[in-house]
Amino acid sequence: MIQKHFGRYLLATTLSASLTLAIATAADADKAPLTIKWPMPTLKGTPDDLPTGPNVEKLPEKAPAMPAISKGAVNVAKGKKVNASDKNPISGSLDMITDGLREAYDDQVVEMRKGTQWVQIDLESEHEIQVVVLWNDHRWIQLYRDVILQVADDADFTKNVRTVYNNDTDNSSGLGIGTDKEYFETQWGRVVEAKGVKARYLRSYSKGSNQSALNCRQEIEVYAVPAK
Ligand SMILES: [Ca+2]
Ligand SMILES: [Ca+2]
Repeated sequence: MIQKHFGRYLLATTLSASLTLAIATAADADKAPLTIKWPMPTLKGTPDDLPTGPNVEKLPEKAPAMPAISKGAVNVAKGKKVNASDKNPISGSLDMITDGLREAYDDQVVEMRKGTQWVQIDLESEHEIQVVVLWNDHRWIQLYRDVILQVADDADFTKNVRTVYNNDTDNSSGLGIGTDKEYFETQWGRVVEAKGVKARYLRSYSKGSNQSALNCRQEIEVYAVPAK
């Protein structure tokens, strides 16, 4: 009797394991690594005195390994409306954050004032956000400070605010202590896995760099599918 029950249990477990495997394989089949046409590297070269620190990533020598995204996921931020804490940038215009251009040229940079500043994208409806790719300013190889990415359900960021990336380890921008790394701006920007977080609004913060107090921004790409 015990033997018989055990046999059934074994069969059920095996079936369940096969089913799980089948589902996982089906999900993987619908995914493929994100491919990005990277901008050209800056022609200004690498400074000799790159800052170091326990929370600073090494300067990368090659493009990052790319996460897999759903086959239907596209850059839903492209051409979407941008808002910002600094409504009148020193140079450039806010629409340049989602215009698809992010080469290391002066005319592809929006320059905002010093202090903690944010830019925000309205995706116009709720999306399942898989990967965000962010270029602050890769005209120079520099460390941007307080790089924080948040999503929310409302434009004022009061409803269901979730943090997707935060490297503000001393909480100088006041949004909480970050545990993510500081990284050098390069042609490869920063690839952030958002793990399918659902939201309509995305906000990206910065607080100058090791080279400039100003906040210069180039592009934010949001690879997502409409939320179910
Ligand atoms: Ca741009
Ligand atoms: Ca900080």
